[in-house]
Amino acid sequence: MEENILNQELLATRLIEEEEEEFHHLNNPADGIKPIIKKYLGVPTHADQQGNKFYFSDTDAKVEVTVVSDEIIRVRLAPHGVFLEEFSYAVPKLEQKAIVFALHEDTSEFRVSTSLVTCHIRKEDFFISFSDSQGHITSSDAVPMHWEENVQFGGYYVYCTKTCAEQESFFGLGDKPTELNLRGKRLKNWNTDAYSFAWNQDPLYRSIPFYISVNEGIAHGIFFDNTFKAHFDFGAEDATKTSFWADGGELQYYYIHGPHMMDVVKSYHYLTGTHPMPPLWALGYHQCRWSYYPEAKVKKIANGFRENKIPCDGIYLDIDYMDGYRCFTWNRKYFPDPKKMIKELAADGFKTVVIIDPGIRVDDNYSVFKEGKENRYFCRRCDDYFMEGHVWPGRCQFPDYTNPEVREWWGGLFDELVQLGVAGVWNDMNEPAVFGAGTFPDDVRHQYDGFRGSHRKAHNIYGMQMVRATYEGLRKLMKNKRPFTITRAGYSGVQRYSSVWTGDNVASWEHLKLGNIQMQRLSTSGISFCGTDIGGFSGEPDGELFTRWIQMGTFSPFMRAHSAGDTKEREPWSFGAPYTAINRKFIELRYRLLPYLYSTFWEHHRYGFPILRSIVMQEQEEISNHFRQDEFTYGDKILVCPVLEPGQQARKVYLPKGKWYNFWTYELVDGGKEVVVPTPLETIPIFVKAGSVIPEYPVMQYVGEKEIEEVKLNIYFSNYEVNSFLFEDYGETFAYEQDIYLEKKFVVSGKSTVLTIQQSMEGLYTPRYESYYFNIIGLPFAPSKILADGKDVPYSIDDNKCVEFKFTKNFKQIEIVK
Ligand code: MIG
Repeated sequence: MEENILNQELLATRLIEEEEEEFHHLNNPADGIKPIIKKYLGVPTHADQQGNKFYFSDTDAKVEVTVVSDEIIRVRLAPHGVFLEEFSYAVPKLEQKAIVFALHEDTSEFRVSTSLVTCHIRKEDFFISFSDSQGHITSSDAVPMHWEENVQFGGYYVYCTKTCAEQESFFGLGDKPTELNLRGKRLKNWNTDAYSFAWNQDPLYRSIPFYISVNEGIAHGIFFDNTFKAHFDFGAEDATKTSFWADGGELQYYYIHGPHMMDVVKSYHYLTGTHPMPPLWALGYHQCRWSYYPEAKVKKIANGFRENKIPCDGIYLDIDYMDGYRCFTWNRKYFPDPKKMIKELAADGFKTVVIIDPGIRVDDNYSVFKEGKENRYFCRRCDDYFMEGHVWPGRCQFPDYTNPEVREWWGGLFDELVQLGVAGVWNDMNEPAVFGAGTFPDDVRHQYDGFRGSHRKAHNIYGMQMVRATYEGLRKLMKNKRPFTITRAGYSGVQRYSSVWTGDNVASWEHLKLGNIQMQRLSTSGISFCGTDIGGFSGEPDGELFTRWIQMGTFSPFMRAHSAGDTKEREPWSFGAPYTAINRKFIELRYRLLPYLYSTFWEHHRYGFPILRSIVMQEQEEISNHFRQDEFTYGDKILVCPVLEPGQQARKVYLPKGKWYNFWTYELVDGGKEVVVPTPLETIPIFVKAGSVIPEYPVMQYVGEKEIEEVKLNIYFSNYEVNSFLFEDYGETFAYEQDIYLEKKFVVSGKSTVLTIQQSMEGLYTPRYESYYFNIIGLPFAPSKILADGKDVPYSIDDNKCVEFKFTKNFKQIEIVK
């Protein structure tokens, strides 16, 4: 029909032309070319199988369905039957798990099935849908996959539209500064330097094209692995449709089955990787500012921490440490002897982290520029001009980090910094940001690991490849030591190379709220090691806001205070009483809980669990939980609800089902409901799941300040069985990759007359401390004796009725008997 109308229109134009001109080419071949319109898949005629790949064609376009694992099926579209070469920065190696799968055909559809998922390809219209093993349709096309040719650049705009159910909710997508549930929103992925961003501003610094849908209690994920500018619509334009599309590249997505959100996140980690174990010190408190200089100022800040007895591990040098903002140089006026300074800071327990930007000053007397120029490492425009733009150093050129040779070179440039003793590198401005223009023009060319592309294709992965080059370089240079890296820009998989912070936020209560959501969302989107600029980058927090932010930051996987240069002093003691003492108490709490956070990090690294978990991730079957965004758990044992309003003396907190202990009062509370918790400035609501074993270190001013002589085990009584884990290793080497670590499992089970704690261990590491100090909380009876591996041990009972005793770290079983 549509074609007929078009032909008639063409005919009409031709007739008019004929009337106007006396002469024309009767056989002009261009007359037959149709105008560009959206094209849809036709009808699939047949199916071909090649190993774990299945091909369906409408005689022109082709669709490939790849079975990756029981849970994961990938779909690709080739508009004219030719697929792009397989390459992905997000999924470096697509490993197919050995599983059983099969193709079936009947009169209405083709079906590719694993034991958990079936992908249906409907014969009538090429609709693709997915169902689980109980036959629930979880995802279904609303129109066939479609595309539109791009005349200017070549290739296609590619589109996928699925149905959106009435009560379907959506989560994920990285750092979007909006409500946790993305239902009703339209969002875009295009890495952007967004100074002082606002609620609902889009896009920001990162592109994570991965979302999770929850409908009728069942979760599935879609990972649209396409690096071009990409768009998502979650029932915004049409409440019955969910769409994702991109300005180029391939329509390629992974369908990831749940049924739980946690399963989806774990499978997404299986595809894109997890964060390597950070050095333990990186989980401590970090102090940053734009900028601490000269050296005397840095020292003064460092001393301030030790004098105020506020723990701190990381201190940052922002762009002013450089000579005219030239990367890999020092301003010798401010820092005459960086090696000596870094050494002295290290002796006082501070690790120095320095910033690095991608812009390299055009300056023939500057070795980094000269090397890059001679080796043709800088990005060029389509007509071969260099990509030049202004950033901090002035006129700059930019390394093409998508070229493996450039990454190798960049990584090596850190040699001197590492020799000076620098422990971590902060990668900024890598969206990439350019003053005035915002970013690179579309026509900049990139090597793209041999797969070539314009900036349209490379923009969203540029920053990730920069921090990858940084991380891989540091890893080589630091030998067996774990490097610490942090980045502003990123794409799916950036977690394999770096932690992230949420960029230039604002000192406001609204941003405290936003930060809470952003961290949960990042954690759901593969990026667990994340944090906000505590206190807000621009603007002035008052003491209350700063303290509430420190309290939330205590439970951010990455904890750093940072502020712009035009703001007032912003250290944890800057606001005086009563704030300093409260800030200290919370930063100390951070250090007490380090072994718990470190073990949670191991669960992330090794098993693909996120560190922060939103309430919906724990109880997705309950619709009201799809809209909870204040409270979250930190690991799986501690629930936290930051205070997000000024002057708030009490607030509502939802506790998931089960029994919870108030962390401060030890009061036992039933979950599955909201409770009201007092929130004077000194505290925020923190609850511990009954049955947990929470390991605790003594407070230290920095990691490694003292030898740990004893680890405290806080054991919360429960009348059901609960497992807890403790991970221990050297904390700063890669020995864990050779299995030199210890994974301890504690099983706690309580009855009315006895509480049993069992310990089992796996691994080759031996911690240096000898004993545990047990603190038993919530015991519902007075003990008559404590048997540890069959021996009677002495104990005491404190004012909170907690039972305390000491025993060897190698214990197998402890019984506390009524
Ligand atoms: O154009 O290096 O987000 O954390 O302090 C601003 C100076 C550049 C932006 C970063 C911010 C950093 C600042 N940078």
